Amino acid sequence: MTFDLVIRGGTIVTASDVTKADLGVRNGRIAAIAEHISEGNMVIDAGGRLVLPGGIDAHCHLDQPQAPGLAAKGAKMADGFRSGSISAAFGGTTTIVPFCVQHRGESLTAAVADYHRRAEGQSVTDYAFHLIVSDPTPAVLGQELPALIRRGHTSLKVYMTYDAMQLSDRQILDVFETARQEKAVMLIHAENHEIIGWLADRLECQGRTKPVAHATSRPLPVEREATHRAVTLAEIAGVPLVIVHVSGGEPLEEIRRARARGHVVIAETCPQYLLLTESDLEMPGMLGAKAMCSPPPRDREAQAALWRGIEDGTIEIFNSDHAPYCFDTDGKLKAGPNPSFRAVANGIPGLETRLPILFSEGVVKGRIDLPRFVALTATNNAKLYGLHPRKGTIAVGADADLAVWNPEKRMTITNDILHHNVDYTPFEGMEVQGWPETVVSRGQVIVQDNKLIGKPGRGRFLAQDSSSAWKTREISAWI
Ligand code: DUC
Ligand code: ZN
Ligand code: ZN
Repeated sequence: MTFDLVIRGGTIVTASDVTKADLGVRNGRIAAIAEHISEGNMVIDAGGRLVLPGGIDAHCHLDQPQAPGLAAKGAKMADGFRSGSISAAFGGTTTIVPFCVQHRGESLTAAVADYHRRAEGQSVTDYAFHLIVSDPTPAVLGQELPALIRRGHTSLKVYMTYDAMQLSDRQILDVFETARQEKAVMLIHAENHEIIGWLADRLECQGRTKPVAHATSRPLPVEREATHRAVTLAEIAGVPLVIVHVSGGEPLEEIRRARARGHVVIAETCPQYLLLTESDLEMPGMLGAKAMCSPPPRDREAQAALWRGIEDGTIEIFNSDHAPYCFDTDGKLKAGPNPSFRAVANGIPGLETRLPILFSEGVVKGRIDLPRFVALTATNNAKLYGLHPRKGTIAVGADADLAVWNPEKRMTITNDILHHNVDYTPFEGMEVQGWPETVVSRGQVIVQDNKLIGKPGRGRFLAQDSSSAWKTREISAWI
């Protein structure tokens, strides 16, 4: 029987192996991996190319209704599911997992229904949702969450900072307890809210309102303390915990200590923490706002500590934290041309540049090998968020989500080559080596030679299975 698509002559990379083989696709799935496959209705010549599982970006923000405190008042996200998924696809990513946010006073079930409407008919890639719990009422904890988790939303996020979303330690324990009962995996944004508020007030009183004060108000100990508290809460409640966007060595040490105690803690980092530093927030005028994210970028020492964490396996997932605010008046500077750092929307774009940056800085520079690149950008996310083995690997039966990757191609990142709706990239001018040429989702070519082939709306919602974090070992609670 002939195949719908054959990818011939490439080097197939998975999280464990690098093999020269042909790949046959039938009905959207990988149907054969063999030395030679001759019959195909469509054939892609992958000679001299790598064939990678399509990337999974499991930390991105798209069309997120504004929560006061996360964004400047009125700042709007520039990317929804359409432009966000298109940008992801051009960068070799075939699955996205953005956040559905519950605002205080709102039902989580209603927020999920609303977010499905925002995604409907828009995405060119497949997608799932993490759920942000901002108002853990008895109804949310007792009825809504268990029902939503059973419908495939098996990853939940809580915040320790941001006025509109921050939960107390007690509320976090409440959410963790439901997660334990229903076997959901928890993600946490770990920064100490009280310290940030205290430092920010003092900086404003001193007239220090430029973007760099954002970094001064959120120094590394703010993240270290919150990380320690977050893993402690998770230990008490007996849940695995994902610490998102780890920015330096001190929080990483907290994570190592918790893992050494036998606890399941998963660390994520993002391109901005490997490439940017606080000095990027010191650019003239308000330009530093382009590098404003939370936690903020740190220094060279923090970058080196993160690379050590990637190399020794402490950091297991690599995502963009794409938060698409334009620099112009609808975005970061919505509060006016010269606003205080506190009124600037936090976050930077990165869906499209995530894979090229890690490939270039990690694989090409010899810091990580090809299987580890695939593990960090696809396979570990798929396992952690209940999408494996459908997604995140190249195996018979898996969805044919693939990036045919040119490992030699040199590119200079400039905003005009990217496909997001954001008016800047913080990586402007950066030289990278390695770029996707053909991107395939469920057997359909969605990007080829820098052209969009897939139709927005073809992407499907993915119900998540339970996380691998629950399967690794029995996790005990204190109660
Ligand atoms: N930090 C967050 O916590 N979320 C979105 C963007 C950011 O910088
Ligand atoms: Zn965050
Ligand atoms: Zn985020």
